[in-house]
Amino acid sequence: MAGVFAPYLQDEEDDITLYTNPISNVGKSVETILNHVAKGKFKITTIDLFKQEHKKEEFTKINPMQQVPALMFNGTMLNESNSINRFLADYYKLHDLYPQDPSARHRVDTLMDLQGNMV
Ligand SMILES: N[C@@H](CCC(=O)N[C@@H](CS)C(=O)NCC(=O)O)C(=O)O
Repeated sequence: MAGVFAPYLQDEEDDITLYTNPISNVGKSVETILNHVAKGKFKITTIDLFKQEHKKEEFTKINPMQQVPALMFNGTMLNESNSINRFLADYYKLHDLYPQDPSARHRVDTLMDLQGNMV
């Protein structure tokens, strides 16, 4: 599986903040990808779900869906963990992880969608 998680920094200047919480499995999936492509180059802001911080106006401005994870990526807000992970795989050219070939990509998308429907 060499290369699947090969670190690949697209741009040293990428400005990345992940809004998440340690109890969030879907947040952890985004953090895992970020750790491989941008280790040490991104910030984590913990949103306290038990204190309802995700419902507050400040966070709602970041993610109107009022959920974690959310990713602020070079000024653009991304939400939905699977969509974020697909974006990161494309942006950092993780083609071993997220293939470009339509049939191979469909297999990966199917597994991601199935997993998403089970959470
Ligand atoms: N489909 C979303 C699910 C996100 C989600 O359910 N996040 C939970 C934490 S794991 C959350 O923020 N819950 C707070 C709420 O919905 O009020 C994704 O994959 O990002």
